[in-house]
Amino acid sequence: MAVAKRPIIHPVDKYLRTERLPHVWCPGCGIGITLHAFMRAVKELEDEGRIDSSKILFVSGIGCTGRAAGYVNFDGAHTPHGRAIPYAMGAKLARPDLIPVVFSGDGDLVGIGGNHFIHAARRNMDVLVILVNNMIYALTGGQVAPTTPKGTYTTTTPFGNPDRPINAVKIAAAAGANYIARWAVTHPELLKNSIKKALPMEGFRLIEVVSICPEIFGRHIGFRAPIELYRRLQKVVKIRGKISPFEATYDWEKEIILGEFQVRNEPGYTRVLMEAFKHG
Ligand SMILES: Cc1ncc(C[n+]2csc(CCOP(=O)(O)OP(=O)(O)O)c2C)c(N)n1
Repeated sequence: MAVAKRPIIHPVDKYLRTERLPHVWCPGCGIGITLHAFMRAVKELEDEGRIDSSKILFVSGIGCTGRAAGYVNFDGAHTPHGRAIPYAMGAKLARPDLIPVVFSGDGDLVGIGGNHFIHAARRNMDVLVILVNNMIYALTGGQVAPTTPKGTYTTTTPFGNPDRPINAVKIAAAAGANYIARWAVTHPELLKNSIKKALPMEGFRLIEVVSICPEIFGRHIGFRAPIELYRRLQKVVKIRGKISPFEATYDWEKEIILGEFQVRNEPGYTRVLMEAFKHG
């Protein structure tokens, strides 16, 4: 007897524009793990009645990571390079009921968009920033990024990167963000839990996700298979509880500290402005 075929439906399919699949990301890329963690967090929050996903505004800049905005089934925008944060800020100020999420790469957010990152954190702007840090400009073929480890070969640093990498966690802390965490694609469950905690909060929330780009970063440093880069990342990351964000080392050769470094409940920028208008 013929058995009727039922379409396979993944639990987070409703958050994806499945008609756009397959995606452009390379085998072994960490963006999918990160995006999946985000969608699982949204699903759990929605199932618990703690969030209305129709209010999510999903904003990306340019890059491999930036392509995520085109695959998710939320309202959103794929903005010019480096401008995802100001776009999200503008939308939130115009529509305070929205829940802005910026999902973008390290080059986009702390390279070309670095100034927006600092000032949005300084204002404690109501946005969750998921910074997918693959340590390279991947989409454009492997140029040095502000997060690239010192000494690394890239197409623009053929003799090794002379620069010290940026530590986004410390910058967000110095600027005054409400929530700051760093995870890695080696720990998707902890990442999901962190997103679940930070998404309903107000103010500026940074979740940096140390990711892997086997096709470009991995090849640059001599790894032939994605799993080799994944294992290398597994070796260097260490989870530390209850430490200051200023102790959250980011060093590819020694250790990359993961954890939740700051949880505060300062009023977000939208609330501060509303209060000011009330008395103005
Ligand atoms: C104004 C501008 N400058 C440069 C570029 C070229 N460009 C596209 S993506 C990119 C780097 C993206 O790197 P990252 O944000 O780390 O994302 P990834 O591709 O690694 O996910 C650059 C320089 C551009 N599109 N626009």
